[in-house]
Amino acid sequence: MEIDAAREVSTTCPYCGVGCGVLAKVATDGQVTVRGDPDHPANFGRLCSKGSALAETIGLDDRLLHPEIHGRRAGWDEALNLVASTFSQTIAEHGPDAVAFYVSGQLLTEDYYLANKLMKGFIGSANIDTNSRLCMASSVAGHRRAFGADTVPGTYEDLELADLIVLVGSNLAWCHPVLYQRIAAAREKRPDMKIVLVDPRRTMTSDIADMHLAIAPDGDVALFTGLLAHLGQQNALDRAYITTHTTGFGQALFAASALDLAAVTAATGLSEEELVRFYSLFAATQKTVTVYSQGVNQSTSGTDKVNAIINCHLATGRIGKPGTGPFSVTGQPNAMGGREVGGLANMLAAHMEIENPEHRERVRRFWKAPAVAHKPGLKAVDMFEAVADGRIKALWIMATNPVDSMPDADAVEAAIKACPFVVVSDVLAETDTVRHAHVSLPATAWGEKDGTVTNSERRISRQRAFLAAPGEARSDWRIIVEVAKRMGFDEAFSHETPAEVFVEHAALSGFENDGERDFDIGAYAAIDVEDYDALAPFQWPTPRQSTRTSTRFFTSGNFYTLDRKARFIAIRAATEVRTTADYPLILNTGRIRDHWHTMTRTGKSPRLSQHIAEPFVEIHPADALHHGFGDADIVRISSPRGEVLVRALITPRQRQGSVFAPMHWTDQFAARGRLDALIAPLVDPVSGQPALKHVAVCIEKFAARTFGFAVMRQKPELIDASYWAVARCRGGWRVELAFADAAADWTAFAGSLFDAPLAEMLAYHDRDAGQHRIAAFDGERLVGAFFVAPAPVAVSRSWAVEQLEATHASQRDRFTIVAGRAGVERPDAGATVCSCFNIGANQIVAAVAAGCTTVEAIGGALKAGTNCGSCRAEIRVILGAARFQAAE
Ligand SMILES: Nc1nc2c(c(=O)[nH]1)N[C@H]1C(S)=C(S)[C@@H](COP(=O)(O)OP(=O)(O)OC[C@H]3O[C@@H](n4cnc5c(=O)[nH]c(N)nc54)[C@H](O)[C@@H]3O)O[C@H]1N2
Ligand SMILES: Nc1nc2c(c(=O)[nH]1)N[C@H]1C(S)=C(S)[C@@H](COP(=O)(O)OP(=O)(O)OC[C@H]3O[C@@H](n4cnc5c(=O)[nH]c(N)nc54)[C@H](O)[C@@H]3O)O[C@H]1N2
Ligand code: SF4
Ligand SMILES: [Mo]
Repeated sequence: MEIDAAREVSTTCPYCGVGCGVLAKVATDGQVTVRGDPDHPANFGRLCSKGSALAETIGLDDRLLHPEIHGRRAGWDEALNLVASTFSQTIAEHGPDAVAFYVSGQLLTEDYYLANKLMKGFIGSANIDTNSRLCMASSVAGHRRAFGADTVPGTYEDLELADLIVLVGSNLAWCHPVLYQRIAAAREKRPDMKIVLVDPRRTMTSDIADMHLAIAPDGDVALFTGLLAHLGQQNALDRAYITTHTTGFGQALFAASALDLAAVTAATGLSEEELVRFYSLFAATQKTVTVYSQGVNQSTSGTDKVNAIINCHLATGRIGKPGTGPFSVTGQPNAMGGREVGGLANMLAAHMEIENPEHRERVRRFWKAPAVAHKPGLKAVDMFEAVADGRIKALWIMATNPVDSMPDADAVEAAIKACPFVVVSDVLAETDTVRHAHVSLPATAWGEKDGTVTNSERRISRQRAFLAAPGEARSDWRIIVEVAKRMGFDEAFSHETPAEVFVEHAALSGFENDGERDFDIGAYAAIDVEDYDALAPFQWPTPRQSTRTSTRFFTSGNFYTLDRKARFIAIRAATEVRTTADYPLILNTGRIRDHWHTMTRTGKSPRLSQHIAEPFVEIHPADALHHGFGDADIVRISSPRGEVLVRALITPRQRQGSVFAPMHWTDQFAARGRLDALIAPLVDPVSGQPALKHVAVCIEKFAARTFGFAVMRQKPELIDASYWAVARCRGGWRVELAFADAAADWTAFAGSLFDAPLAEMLAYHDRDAGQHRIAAFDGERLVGAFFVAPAPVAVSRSWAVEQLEATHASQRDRFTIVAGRAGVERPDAGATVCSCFNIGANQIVAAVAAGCTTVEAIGGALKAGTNCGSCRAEIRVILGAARFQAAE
């Protein structure tokens, strides 16, 4: 395809914290195409499956396009006046702590800066917290304990320079795919590079690992304190570094020595042999990077896990040097930007501290603020508790979906429903949160908004608009400015462009800084609109008169503590048993490759919705047997808080005693898939981050008497089934169903699903066998097809989906849809592996059987894995399984 470079806009991907550069183009017919930006230093042209499918997510069909008050359309003025007056009145009557903002790492820095400024400087409360509390809070707290500031020391290049990469609680292959690809490419060049994965599950990331440590849930503190003790015993320490640049080593080593190897074995579930192999490798490899993510952060011991890891790096001096360092990778596109502006309830702005009177005074002077909040505000879990018990009376939620993503989600939903005044700024008209808003404000989405984001390696990049704002949608920063003005803060919120906001943020970072604070982008404090528009990606720190060339921190110590030394933290491993006789399994939760959070964007893409089209739970075969169900059964997972219905996926990749389910399904996509309804609001005592990966549950088979599968052109409105899950597909929608009852008028049911009263209906019923097939046609086009069976329906999903776009000219053609052998003559492609080219697992297995022995050969034969490359790990697993079978 010819790309008209003149019309390509360079922007950044709105998904993960890798922060890839994207070139987007709108053709004259309005068609949008995207490709990786070859010049962007995060991805050098690569994109993963989600980035590659961005063009499929910009449709306007489910967008919120004008403000609404109590569900009726309203003008902007009316809506903004109502928000401002209700907030002002609530503050006047009940004080500033009676209001709160709950915001998001998916806001741009400019939006985030203003939201924080309004709450902390002008409303005078620190009740602004963010979904980063669920994501990065333990890393922030760990950094601050060890370094005196929330500093990520390293850069992506360190991953390529390392001789050993330890991945802890990170499914990089699916969650940071382009970083994973960079590591895979580096390893291809230097095959001696070693990779260790620490994760209770054998995830796709294990594909690249030389060693997979299937650790017991929350065994990480024991693993890394054990490592520190080992480094001490083996004299594998950097004594000079410890003396010159750190304090507290003695106490940390003493605390670490509380567990001997046998105790570490018990706490981690790993064998002594595995531990010694890992410990020896770590001890022997100077160039080591430890990458960690939610398996570390989302835990009641999250902050201790972070510091246990950092301790090992400090003890060996492996920080601030090329190819070394602890590396917390950020999840959301602007998780790092949110930290820069101080968006967490316990931070101030520009990495200043709310508890520090000097910092507060400095920020007050800079903002010319009446009152800067003088104490930390409520952290997310506490905030929603305060909403529930009436302390918070007005709440503004921006760019996050807490009814699905907060722990104890049913209680959070009840709190939001009971709150006297709820404002939601979102891009969609209907989400599980938006539906409870008194005022919904339409925000511009990716492709329509302008601003900056910061990725995991502190690189600030522009997001640029290439589409006009649809309907009456406005940028989040402008909405905040308009509300602030109406609350009487005109002067401090007089910004006319995002460039003005960015410049103010940059100026604050450099204000009275002198190297005392890590976050300094003072060099950008005086740029103009043209400079901002042309801004190339850059990595902080960039102080005003900077001569520094390294973007790595701590190259020669110089931490942000008072004595400029890093602090070891003395940590004792504690194990907590959460399972009980009634709830004997540990539920671990997380992500899948092709969906993003609550599916508000990836759920729009047919390509991305095909990889995994249903909520599921992964469980070890022995556990499934013990609990009495088989593969593809519908199961009920329950905890004392709630329950969900999902499909069982039985796999030995799962540790016995633990199960895994993805966080993505919501009431918009499934009958009962809101996983966070199961999760108790337990938090880390230091960071306040919820433990989203360690929940005691029980699982039982849901007694489904009938199963169904349907494809249809229109999304069904109401589905009267115990279990259903809808997913977008090419040409329409697909639905998986299960029913508690055996018999019904299936033709009438199909009619209600398709909602096409004038369609021609064809049906096949085998009542004895409980098999029914019903199809509806509008002339030559299939409106919908519905398949019913007493066991999980065996029809080929890809064949059925293809029928939506096929022409069924003759009556005979139309009959094949309901004929007994529908689709059988065509082999089922199997579960989608490559979403770019829609290649299924069975096709890859067939190509392997036909002689393909490498990922490249599969690519040659089927194209699978040759575009974004996100599925190469899965292809490798299929190849590995084939080799294993051949060897048997
Ligand atoms: N495809 C996709 N990519 C995403 C996202 C998405 O929604 N979809 N979201 C983005 C965001 S916001 C984030 S925060 C990141 C998250 O990225 P990751 O943290 O990599 O993803 P998760 O799947 O949440 O969890 C990672 C792993 O932690 C493991 N784990 C669970 N408990 C423990 C434990 O006790 N110890 C250890 N060592 N490991 C454990 C889980 O088995 C899981 O494989 O992904 C980002 N990228
Ligand atoms: N069980 C479990 N729960 C989890 C996690 C887990 O691992 N397990 N992970 C946690 C983590 S790490 C995270 S980051 C959270 C994520 O959880 P959420 O933040 O709730 O997830 P999203 O689905 O990304 O929600 C973003 C919302 O913002 C809207 N939106 C998108 N762009 C814009 C915009 O430009 N402006 C505005 N105003 N709105 C916009 C979208 O339509 C959507 O409603 O989930 C947390 N919850
Ligand atoms: S790795 Fe994928 S999701 Fe993450 S920023 Fe890059 S293209 Fe986007
Ligand atoms: Mo996250």
